[in-house]
Amino acid sequence: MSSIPGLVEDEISSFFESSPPLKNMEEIVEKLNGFIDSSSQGGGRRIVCVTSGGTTVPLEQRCVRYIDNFSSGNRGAASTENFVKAGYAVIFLYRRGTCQPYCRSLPDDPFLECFEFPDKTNIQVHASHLEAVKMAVMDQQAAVAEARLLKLPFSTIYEYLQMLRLIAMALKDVGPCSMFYLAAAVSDFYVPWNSMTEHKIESGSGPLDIRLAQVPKMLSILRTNWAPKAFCISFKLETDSKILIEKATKALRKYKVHAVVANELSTRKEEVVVVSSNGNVVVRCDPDKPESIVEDNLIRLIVDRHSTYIKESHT
Ligand code: PAZ
Repeated sequence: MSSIPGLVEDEISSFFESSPPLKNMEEIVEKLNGFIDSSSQGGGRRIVCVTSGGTTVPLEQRCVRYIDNFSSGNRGAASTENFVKAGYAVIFLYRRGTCQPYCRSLPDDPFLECFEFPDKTNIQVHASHLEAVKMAVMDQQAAVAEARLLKLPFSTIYEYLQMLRLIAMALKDVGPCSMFYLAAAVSDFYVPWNSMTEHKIESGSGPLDIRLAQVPKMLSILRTNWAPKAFCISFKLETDSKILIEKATKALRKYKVHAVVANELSTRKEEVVVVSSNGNVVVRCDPDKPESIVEDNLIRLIVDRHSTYIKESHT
């Protein structure tokens, strides 16, 4: 595989060199290595890193204001459940506060809405939420206990990219059995840490001018250097359906990922298009199954493609 241009490599290095270091890097590395070791015991289990939610771009070092990227985290959470069901160990790299696996059937504020107090010393689940709470708790606990789910939270673009790099490095030896499923909505522009004001930006002196730098495209270095043997699925979100497939096709070629999942904002829950060198496949939920979600069929297709990739890598 060809290496990435020197200029891009320089931009990437300077992004990381100037990023505020992760506060809990050692703890993350320890958790990652422990999880990968337990998942690999017995040999050959597939591991996928699912990214989910949007990254923030702080405007101040002691951050009060930030720019956000839209993503509820629903896609990542639902995909994680399906990957676990398919036998994968999942590293769920998610934005704090966004949707979590196994919580889709719970109300918005489960803690306050699901419970009741029959008397002062007892707490119980409302009958209407009993099944949903039972399934959520049991499925999540089983996934964690069987080393099928590791959850790692991020907020800023700095945290996200440093954590993605750590995960890629940790998964290097898993080779073709590893996968990156990059559903997070990652900022394209940011304020470099060195040129960011330390304290809260003052208001009252007219309009605010901010110059945003472009976030270096990390997909190329993920593919070429960090995890060249991993199966890699990226996502493309557009609001204009006319340019969606063209943009996804360009990304497929430029970053040499194995497939790009293209989706349009308003229809993303009903339909996605998997763009790859095998052609474009439209994926929808099953119309005759009311509970069906698009991720059920999407993950089935991706797992199938991953199986083919693993087989071809061994020949
Ligand atoms: O998180 P969500 O379920 O609300 O939306 C999912 C999504 C649209 C963020 C995801 O499918 C996606 O396209 N992520 C990549 C976005 C991008 O092009 O940066």
